[in-house]
Amino acid sequence: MEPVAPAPQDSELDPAKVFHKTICVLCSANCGVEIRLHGREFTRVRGNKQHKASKGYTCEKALRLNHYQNNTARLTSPMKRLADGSYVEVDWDTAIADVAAGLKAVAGKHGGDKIFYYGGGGQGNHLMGAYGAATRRALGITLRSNALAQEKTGEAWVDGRLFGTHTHGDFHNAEVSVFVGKNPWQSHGFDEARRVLKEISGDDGRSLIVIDPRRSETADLADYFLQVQPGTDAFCIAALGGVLVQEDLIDRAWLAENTVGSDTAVAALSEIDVASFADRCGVDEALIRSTARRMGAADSVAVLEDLGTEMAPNSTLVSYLQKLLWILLGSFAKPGGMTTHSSMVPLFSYGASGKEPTTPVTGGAIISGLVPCNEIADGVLSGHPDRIRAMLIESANPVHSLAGSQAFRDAMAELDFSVVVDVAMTETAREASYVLPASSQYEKVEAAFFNLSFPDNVMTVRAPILEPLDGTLPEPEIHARLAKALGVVDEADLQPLRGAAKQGRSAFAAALMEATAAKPELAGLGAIVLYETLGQTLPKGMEAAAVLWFSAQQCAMRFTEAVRAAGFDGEPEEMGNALFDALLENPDGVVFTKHDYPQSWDMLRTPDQKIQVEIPELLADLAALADGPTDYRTGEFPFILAAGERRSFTANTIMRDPAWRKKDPEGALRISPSDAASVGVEHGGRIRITTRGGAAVAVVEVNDSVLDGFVTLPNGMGLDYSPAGGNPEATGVSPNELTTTDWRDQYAGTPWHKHVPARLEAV
Ligand SMILES: Nc1nc2c(c(=O)[nH]1)N[C@H]1C(S)=C(S)[C@@H](COP(=O)(O)OP(=O)(O)OC[C@H]3O[C@@H](n4cnc5c(=O)[nH]c(N)nc54)[C@H](O)[C@@H]3O)O[C@H]1N2
Ligand SMILES: Nc1nc2c(c(=O)[nH]1)N[C@H]1C(S)=C(S)[C@@H](COP(=O)(O)OP(=O)(O)OC[C@H]3O[C@@H](n4cnc5c(=O)[nH]c(N)nc54)[C@H](O)[C@@H]3O)O[C@H]1N2
Ligand code: SF4
Ligand SMILES: [Mo]
Repeated sequence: MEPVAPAPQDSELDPAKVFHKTICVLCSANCGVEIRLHGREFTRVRGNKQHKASKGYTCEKALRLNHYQNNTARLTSPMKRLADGSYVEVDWDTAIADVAAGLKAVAGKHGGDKIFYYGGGGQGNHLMGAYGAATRRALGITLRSNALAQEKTGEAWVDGRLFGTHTHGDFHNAEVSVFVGKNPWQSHGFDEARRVLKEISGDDGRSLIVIDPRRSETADLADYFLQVQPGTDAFCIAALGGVLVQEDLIDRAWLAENTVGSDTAVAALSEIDVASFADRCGVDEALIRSTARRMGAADSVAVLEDLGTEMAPNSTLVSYLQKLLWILLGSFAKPGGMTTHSSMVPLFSYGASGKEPTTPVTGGAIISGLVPCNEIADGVLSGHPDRIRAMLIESANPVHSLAGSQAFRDAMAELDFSVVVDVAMTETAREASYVLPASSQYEKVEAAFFNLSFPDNVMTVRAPILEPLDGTLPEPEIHARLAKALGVVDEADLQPLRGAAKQGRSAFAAALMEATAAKPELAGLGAIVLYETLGQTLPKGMEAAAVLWFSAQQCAMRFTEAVRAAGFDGEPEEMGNALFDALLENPDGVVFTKHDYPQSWDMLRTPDQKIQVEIPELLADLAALADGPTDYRTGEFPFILAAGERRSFTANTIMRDPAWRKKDPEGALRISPSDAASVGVEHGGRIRITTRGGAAVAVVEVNDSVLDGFVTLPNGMGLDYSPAGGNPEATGVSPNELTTTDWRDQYAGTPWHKHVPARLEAV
């Protein structure tokens, strides 16, 4: 029995002492937090111990969330750009009418497929993505993208071929955890990352392997630290695979039973010259051998790659090679290994053929429905008759976050019309025809779809803890108003559904079925229809969660057994309704699926539900690797710059107020002591960084964690901010003023931001 709650003390009734449950929106871990308010200020933030996934864990960043909620960059009125480039405030009715007219004019003249949709959610806000999808259908928009297409699409392409779905590691239980170009101490990527890393590090029976050219905070805890030369991971991981195969540490019986085509991969790795590859990546051969043997001896191995390799040479090949390691060891569908997982709303879609559609103008592969980010500006600037003519951008700052900031600015200037939906007047907003101010993530109902956990998967829907800031609207309301102004939803369609919603969920489901059968366009507008009908029966402030009713239904249909195991009974429709209600009622999050490990096989979407190990294109690349380059430095650019490192006070571009940073206020360039000496700079001094893309001056941090010849700059810096009104000023280096769109992976088009050849000079 639950203990009876003690009667509230007087102090707990004081509104200033109440803690409101929500989540942290600064990274994909989305830790549960509790926030105390004084007026609209966050006066205290602490971890929510009851949260189903994070259990009270946070990092230092969450404690400073007030800088996100309350800052002088918040927009409080729609802004319209005038001919001279300045902006005037306009009222919402005018703004919605103008935006609908502007987009409709482009659709009418050039076709809706010449309007591009970018963004649709950040680290904590994904509901708008569903509403944005409705607006896309209303306008006939076909091309879209978001940040995933500048980091994860190469891996998604590989996952699609191997598994037909996404895979994730069970680091909480893994005997051996491997991080490739990933620094979870700073960047997280799984629940309670620092606690788990310390636990692994303190346990003699478990091992931590880190592959990184910088001795990162994670590498500091590692049992095996492979300090590769930047951009040479393919050699390092191929060498690890070579040892596994050549010393026969792989699980051949398991491979025979569970995979197709592993022979070709095994044959390729048996040819690897381990000594030569070790030499080429700069890691001692003995260390590579002992690392591979440790992996080979383990009951479970889990691997996580991230930007360090996804944004560097051979990125898609590295995704494949790291997956080969744990496939060859049979570390799948068991505790501590790799697994598939359920999802409330999948972040990716997977093509198992590898034959992706391509972009009309620039020809890159559209993986998971996303245009390669590096091609967006190039396409607009191509002059091609089929180029994009308008953009709708929400919850993203591509001028700042995509390769080649100037190219994206130029592209936006080329457009006939552009709209940015954001909480702040960002670098991207400053280039738009129209800027629409959104309510913040603490002023509306929201949810994130980073639900990757296995065997138990958790989803958190959060209620607003504040009223919308005056002048702002939540995105669902913006999209609903746009749909009306575009004339795509009709009161006559909505009325019967509203009536049915009042009678209950099953009456609503039946009425919705009938309505969409009679008028199929309504299905495409799903989110908006749900918001306008079912949403109106939900508690005040929760209306926009209506779209999750559909997601809960889909989830119950797709993962019926696992949703039932999580405690939801009945037929799938009933289970979906119960799940939806649970999501609305539980600020601590809901375990929506419970699996057992072998069920990981059931979620594979491959023939015979076997892992399809052979990817001929990438095996050809592996064969050619021995003759491939390891170094892109030149006489003109003798250093490699990693442009965009995660540090204790970086959070993409979510935090604009530089005062939020307690350390590293300007975002220093990290450089090794001997490089600092040869360039002639001192700790705290200034250094000019020049690349093919541009030049910038940074403050210097002499730091022995980086290899000689390798320097790093943080991400998310260089944002305009004006502390007390007046002129905006930028702090630190905006990394994409130094990058170019052409420096990218051949399969996925993802940028090589971690590998930018650079020249350094003392200032
Ligand atoms: N604090 C903080 N956390 C964040 C974010 C944030 O902005 N700040 N952003 C979130 C987002 S959107 C993402 S995608 C993740 C990213 O998370 P990570 O990928 O972990 O972050 P990075 O620091 O960009 O890169 C990871 C590591 O790659 C290494 N690296 C650089 N070049 C190479 C190379 O050639 N080979 C190898 N093996 N490693 C290399 C770097 O030294 C660094 O330690 O972080 C998320 N979490
Ligand atoms: N050189 C270099 N570039 C990089 C990286 C790198 O390592 N190096 N990292 C890349 C990675 S991995 C990522 S994920 C991207 C991230 O870059 P983006 O995808 O552009 O996303 P964010 O920086 O998270 O910006 C989110 C935007 O959402 C706004 N926002 C916040 N809350 C709300 C809201 O409730 N509603 C709306 N409408 N807007 C809101 C913020 O003000 C901000 O403008 O950056 C990438 N860029
Ligand atoms: S930044 Fe990430 S890890 Fe830190 S508290 Fe927020 S969600 Fe959790
Ligand atoms: Mo990211």
